[in-house]
Amino acid sequence: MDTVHPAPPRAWAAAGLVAALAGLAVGHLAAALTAPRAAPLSALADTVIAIVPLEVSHWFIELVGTLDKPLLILGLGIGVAAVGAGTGVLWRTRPWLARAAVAALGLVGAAAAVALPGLGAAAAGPSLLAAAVALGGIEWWDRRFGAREAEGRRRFLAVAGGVGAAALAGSWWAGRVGPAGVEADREAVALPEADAPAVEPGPVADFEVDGLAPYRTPNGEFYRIDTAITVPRIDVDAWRLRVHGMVDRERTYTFDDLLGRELIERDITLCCVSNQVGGDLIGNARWLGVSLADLLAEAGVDPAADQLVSRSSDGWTAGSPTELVFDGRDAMIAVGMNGEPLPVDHGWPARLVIPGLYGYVSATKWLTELELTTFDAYDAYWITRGWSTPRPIKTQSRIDTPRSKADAGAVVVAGVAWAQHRGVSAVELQVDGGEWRPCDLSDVATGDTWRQWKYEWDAPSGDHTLTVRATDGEGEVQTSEVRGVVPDGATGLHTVRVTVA
Ligand SMILES: Nc1nc2c(c(=O)[nH]1)N[C@H]1C(S)=C(S)[C@@H](COP(=O)(O)O)O[C@H]1N2
Ligand SMILES: [Mo]
Repeated sequence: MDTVHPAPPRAWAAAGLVAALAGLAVGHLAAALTAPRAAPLSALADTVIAIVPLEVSHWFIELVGTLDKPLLILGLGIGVAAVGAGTGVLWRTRPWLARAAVAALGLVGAAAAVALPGLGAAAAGPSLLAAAVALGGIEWWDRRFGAREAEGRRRFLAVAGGVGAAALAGSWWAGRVGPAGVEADREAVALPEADAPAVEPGPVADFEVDGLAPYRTPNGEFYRIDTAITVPRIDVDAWRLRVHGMVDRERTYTFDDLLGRELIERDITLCCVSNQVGGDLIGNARWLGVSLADLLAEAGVDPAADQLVSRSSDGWTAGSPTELVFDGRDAMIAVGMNGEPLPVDHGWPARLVIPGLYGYVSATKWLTELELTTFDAYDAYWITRGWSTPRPIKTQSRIDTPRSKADAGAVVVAGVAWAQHRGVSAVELQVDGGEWRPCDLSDVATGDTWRQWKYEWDAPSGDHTLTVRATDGEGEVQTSEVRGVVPDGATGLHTVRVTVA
């Protein structure tokens, strides 16, 4: 076995790296055609998230914000590429050890995918295929090109690189229209008219000021927060919503069952408990769906079941107080968002929306199960990770414009304020620490949405500090006490410094 390979280690490293990337790309394609969440890097990233200590993930999210997932994937991709390069070099002298290393990596990816909630043994396929392609690639290189001159080696790189690129292009296509693609299904859905349409807020729901968040957030601009590395792509024909737990009768609904029920339409503002003061993890949409209280009533809820656990197809859970679902608010299973079927990123085909609760305890996307239980018996996903059991949303207000500069003279200062379900009754603006000045408020139909505010400011030149505060529908003034997002939402007043010239 003492073959001396003429190719330098550098060339072996390049061959190993390209073979590994081609393997990843083919694995990705296989997953895109079957179960996108089983793609090697996606499954590995999910596993890292599941096993990394909480302190580490908090630290990382604080450092990079919503870039956390792309960076994790990138890091893992670089890791696999590096292992590929190392394996190439190792193959030169210890081919069996190198083969074992590639096989081991494939098995790790396969195990990670099989262990994901909602995926079965077939989820091992993409990672095993990726390892097989990488192995085959280096083997081929070893036999045919390892001994050749640079010319032949380049051919290998071109072929392997081409396979990888073609597989990636194929994955993109499969994600849109292929067997695991759901866009076509989604676009084919004709949502029925609402039986109970949303009440229009009034003539001035939107001040339409430049830079001010519109009253209704377009779907494409709606913030997205979830733990999904690859969003679940649900086959709507196979989808079922199961209601079980502490109920008189278990019930199961199809998507058509939901569409055939009485549909309500409501404007409801959704926000994330991780939103910083002045942050943009908030949006307002017109949701179409079925009343959650009606649906649960059909199952007959045990009065002792104080917690409603909603579960997503990827295993994520939220726990909401059952009491709030039945207190008359418009809690719903939403199937439409701003006149369209739910976008895949926002929970297709159905999600929960409960006005007055942060998303992590109410807004389950890719909903598959509703389980009636108790808060004593079960802690949902974020509760086991240091966040509080459900508490009311904190009253907040935000200055959208101006954010840094303005021309001297008449300046419209404007923003949004929210205290979902209690509503916003007043907003005040403070300039340079002076008295609180009342702002104009837009029209709203209910307290479940945010409310725009504006103030016409005669701005003198110089540097100024603007601060905003809201009063909720119960007369409670927003607190100035500064607190972070953990465990139940940030408090403090939003302040911007503006240079007026
Ligand atoms: N399945 C699932 N649903 C989820 C989450 C999640 O991680 N997985 N995150 C929740 C959180 S924390 C928030 S703030 C909202 C955000 O909904 P959006 O992405 O549609 O804005 O979804 C909620 N629903
Ligand atoms: Mo959230």
